Amino acid sequence: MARVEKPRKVILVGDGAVGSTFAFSMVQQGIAEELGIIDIAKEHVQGDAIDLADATPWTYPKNIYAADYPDCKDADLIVITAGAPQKPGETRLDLVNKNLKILSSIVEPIVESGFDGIFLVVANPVDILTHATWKMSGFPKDRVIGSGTSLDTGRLQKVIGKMEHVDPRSVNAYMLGEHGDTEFPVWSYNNVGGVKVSDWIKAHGMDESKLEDIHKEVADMAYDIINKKGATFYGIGTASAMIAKAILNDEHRVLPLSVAMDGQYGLHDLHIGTPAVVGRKGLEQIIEMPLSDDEQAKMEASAKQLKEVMDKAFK
Ligand code: 6V0
Repeated sequence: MARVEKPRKVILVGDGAVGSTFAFSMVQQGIAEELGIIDIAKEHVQGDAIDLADATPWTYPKNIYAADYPDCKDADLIVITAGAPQKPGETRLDLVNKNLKILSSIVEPIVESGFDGIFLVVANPVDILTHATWKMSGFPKDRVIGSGTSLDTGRLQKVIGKMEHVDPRSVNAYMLGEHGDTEFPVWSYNNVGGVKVSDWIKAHGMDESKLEDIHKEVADMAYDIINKKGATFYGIGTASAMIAKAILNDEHRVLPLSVAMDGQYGLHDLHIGTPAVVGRKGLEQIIEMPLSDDEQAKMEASAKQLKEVMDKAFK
C-alpha cells in the first residue's frame, strides 16, 4: 500500500501585508499542504483564504482556511507576522512595547492548544520578539527561530550582484547582528566566486568608502521603501516562505536567522542574526562566523543595543 505522508501544516498568525505575501508565496511555491490563517480581522482572513485558494488551480493544491488557536495543536510550523509595522520615521525597536503586547496574546493560546512544532517569528523587532516567544512559550531553543537578517542579507546580495553584474544567488554575503539599525555586513568574508568584494572594489578603481555606501544603502532600504509606499512586504514575504520551506522540507540549509546565543561571539541571553542550519527539527546548528576585530565589535554593539531595549521592555 502506498505510504500516505502527514500533510505539512502551517499556521500563519497575522494576515496583513507581510503575512498575506508570505501566504501567497507559500501557494506559489507549493510549500506545505495545509495553511490555516489567524488574525483579529476575522472576516478579512475568511476572504483572504478564499482568494488565496483561487490561485491554487494554477499553482499547487492546498487546504487554505481561516483558522483559530485550537487548530495550532497539530501544526508543524507557526509563523508570526502579527504586529504593528514601522511608520515613516519609526525604527524597528520603537515597535517593541506594542508588539510584545500583541505577541503575548498570541503565544499563550498557541501553547494552550498543545502545539508542539516550531515557531518562526517575523514581526518586529524580530530579534526581541523571537527571544520573547522563546521565554513565553517555554519551548526549547531549537524550536523558536526568527527571520533575523534574512531580508537584509538578500538586499546585500542584490546590491553586490548589481554592482558586479552577477546573479544575487551567486553572491556569498551576510548581514549579521540585529535586524535593524546596528546590523553590519561581514566584509572580511563577503565574496563572489571567492573574490572578496573589498578586493573587487579596489580592482575596479573604487576606494573603501564604497563598502560603507553599500552598507548604508542596505540598512536604509526599508526606510526608503516605507517612505515611498508605506510598508515592505514582497522581500520578507518571500524570504520567510523560503525559511518555512527549509524547515518543512528538512533542507539542513544555512540561513542568516535570529537564534539564541549560547556563548557564540561571546554573547548570551539574547537572539540575534547569525548563520544557522535549519531543518525539520528546527535549529540544528549555530554557525559562529569568524569575524574581524572590527566586525566582532559591531556584533557586540548590536547585541548591547538589543539588550538595552530588552531590559527596559521586559521590566
Ligand atoms: P500589517 O499590514 O499592519 O499587518 C499586521 C496584521 O497583524 C494585521 O492584519 C492585524 O490585524 C494583525 N494583528 C494585530 N494584532 C493581532 C493579534 N493580537 N492577533 C492576531 N493578529 C493581529 O503589518 P505588516 O504585515 O506590514 O507587518 C507585520 C510585522 O512584520 C511588523 O511588525 C513589521 O515591522 C514586520 N516586518 C518584519 C520584517 C522582517 O524582516 N522580519 C520585514 C518587514 C516587516
